[in-house]
Amino acid sequence: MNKRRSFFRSLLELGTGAAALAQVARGQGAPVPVQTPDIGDLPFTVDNGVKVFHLVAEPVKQTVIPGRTFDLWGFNGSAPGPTIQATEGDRIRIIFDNHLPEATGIHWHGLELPIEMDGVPGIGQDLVQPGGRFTYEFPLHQNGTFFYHPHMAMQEMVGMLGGFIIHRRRLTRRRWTGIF
Ligand SMILES: [Cu+2]
Repeated sequence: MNKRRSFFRSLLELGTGAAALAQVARGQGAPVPVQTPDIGDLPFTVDNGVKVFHLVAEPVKQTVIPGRTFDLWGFNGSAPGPTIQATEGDRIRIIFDNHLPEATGIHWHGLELPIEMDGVPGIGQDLVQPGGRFTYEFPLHQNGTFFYHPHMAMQEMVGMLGGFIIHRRRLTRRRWTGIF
């Protein structure tokens, strides 16, 4: 892109972001948009008020810098995996398929949820075997920046993690304790 145009576009984006933040600071309710460069959001459908995501653990090839492509393990074709975005108060269902050659499970880092949904094999659930499926479902009552990963050390080390953004549902001046 033309440098000058790119500069003005950046200025425009900065302006839009600042306006959104100012709106949040005033407690006017617009959620702060979150973008994860080069990593898409995990799409969802809605079933009876429940946001339904489909997460697939699988080997991926990821180009980290031009000319450097790594064999990693990730989710839905990328490592890190796609970002999950939802809103405080949502109920979510994550249909999880294991397309890896070894067993795994998904832990929702920092989320307060029933132990059987916490994704720690041997404590809250059985391992999800290769070719297996497990359906996680829980309500979100927190907001903030979280992430998901298997509770299997070597799997995390080869790329298995993804962001989990829970947007604040209702913004008030009193509760806002952010960067201002
Ligand atoms: Cu964790």
